[in-house]
Amino acid sequence: MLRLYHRDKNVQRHICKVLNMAEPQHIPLEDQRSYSIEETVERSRNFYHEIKRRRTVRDFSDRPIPREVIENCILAAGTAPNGANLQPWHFSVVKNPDVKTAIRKAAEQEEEAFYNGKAPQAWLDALAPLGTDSSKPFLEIAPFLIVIFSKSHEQRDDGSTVKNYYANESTGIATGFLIAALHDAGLATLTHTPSPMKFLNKILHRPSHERPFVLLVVGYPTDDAVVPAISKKSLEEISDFID
Ligand code: IYR
Repeated sequence: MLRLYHRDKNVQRHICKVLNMAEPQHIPLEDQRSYSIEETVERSRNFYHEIKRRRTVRDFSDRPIPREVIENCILAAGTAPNGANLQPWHFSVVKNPDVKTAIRKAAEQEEEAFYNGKAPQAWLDALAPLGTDSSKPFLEIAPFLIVIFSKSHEQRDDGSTVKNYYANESTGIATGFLIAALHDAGLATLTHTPSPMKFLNKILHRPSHERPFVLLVVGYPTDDAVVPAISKKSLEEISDFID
């Protein structure tokens, strides 16, 4: 069988030539850290205890955040593993109050339809412990909204398109990185998904082939913020080990 990637540089060069492929360039892996067993265990435990502090917040203050914090967190998100390294995402960052107002109006319109008829009763029952409703004041209060778009393909200026692979999975992973990075910086987030979200393309001037993936509300919680009293599944419930 013909291997597409080969350790032997000459064989690799030959394969690429025959298949008319770009030659992959490899460099030594230098940035990977290595810890002692004890440190590895401790770090994994510490990370779990840190990330489990993250709570989805709906009571946001208007306390400002330096733009660089958002930029660094988006750069962190952009390092996420993704299909063929095509990086099929776009992050639209909204600070402008008028744009936030437009987003709030459109989102609340969708949510009103959702809560007053569109959503099946079972869905409303599942949401009941969260205490959510169609009112979304945080969309105007929080200092930043980040709308993450997933790109099924790239659109070239000449009108031709190039397909992206695993666009939604990749964007989901990048969103996870972004949320973790924002949490690490001491910020609170809310993953908001008014459905449908197509209005975001119009307001944010994004092309129609970009799919709004999630609207992330970013800021500091108010001093008296409350969160629902909910718990997470146990390790046994979410995993099994095949030894
Ligand atoms: N988009 C609505 C409903 C909602 C849906 C799910 I799934 C949630 O986890 C939370 C809310 C809203 O934002 O209120």
